[in-house]
Amino acid sequence: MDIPASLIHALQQARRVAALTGAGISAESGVPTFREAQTGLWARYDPHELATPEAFRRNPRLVWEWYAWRREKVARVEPNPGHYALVEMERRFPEFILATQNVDGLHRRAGSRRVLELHGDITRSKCFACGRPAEAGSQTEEVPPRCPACGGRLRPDVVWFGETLPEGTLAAAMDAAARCQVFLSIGTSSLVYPAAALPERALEAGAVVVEINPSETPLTPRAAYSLRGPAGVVLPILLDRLGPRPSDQGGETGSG
Ligand code: BJW
Ligand code: ZN
Repeated sequence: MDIPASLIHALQQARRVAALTGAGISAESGVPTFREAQTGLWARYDPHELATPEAFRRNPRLVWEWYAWRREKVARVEPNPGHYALVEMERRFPEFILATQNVDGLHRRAGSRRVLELHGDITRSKCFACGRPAEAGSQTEEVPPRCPACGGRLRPDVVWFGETLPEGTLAAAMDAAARCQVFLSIGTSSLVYPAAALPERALEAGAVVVEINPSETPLTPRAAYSLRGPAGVVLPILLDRLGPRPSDQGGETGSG
């Protein structure tokens, strides 16, 4: 894979790097994406029937069971080299923030520590009525189970269409986008807002925006670099081309 020397140089000089990931980074782990024509979830299931508060009100059991099925799938897969390359980037760059639209928890399972989960976490549940997080073991037999505090129905702790993103999490991601020198947009169709506004914010602030995706997206014409390929292949190559971490060369006294 051909990676421009100017991009390698920009990354070698960078202290503040931000990354945004989408479903594409988990595709190589076996988690389906959403919008791909043949294999995406929305090719087989209607998002309006499954990923909105209205859908849950209409048919809570259907929505709960669909998420239970996806939760089981996610529990059986493992992080891939793309996830691990981002763990290494967190160690390498003094300020590295990873914002993800994914709800599969694979970044945390790979070992990334500073992860902003913009769309929630499919393994957690919360009450549809009062919003309290559901504690493990507190669930009733009913489907969906009931909230022990108020009797409302439990729902997956993810962000559906028309719902707001966790406020502090989105603000932290916007802040990182505005401050970074290099912004990596990885495996996302760049269609869903406000997440898709993050690279736009980075562009306004003058960052070098890099897209890593086998296909074009609305971001492509504005990205300084488009690396066409699967994240699990491209990210490890990119990392390799950067060479050893500055602190591994003995030139700096890294404080951990
Ligand atoms: C690979 C690869 C490999 C394949 N390597 N790459 C402004 C303009 C227009 C609309 C709006 C707007 N602002 C808000 C909206 C409405 C809406 C929205 O954006 N709609 C658009 C779709 C038109 N946004 C919202 O509703 C958001 N809320 C909001 O704005 O609240 C404010 C508000 C509230 C109330 C009133 C008014 C305002 C919430 C959005 C929540 C999205 N939720 C979902 C479901 C989460 C739970 C679940 O998992 O079920 O999040 S939808 C789904 O899309 C999921 C994803 O996180 C999200 C993004 O998808 P992603 O990750 O990009 O996946 P794909 O499949 O689209 O793309 C995969 C990519 O990977 C492709 O490009 C492939 O090529 C690539 N790829 N293999 C690298 N190996
Ligand atoms: Zn409740």
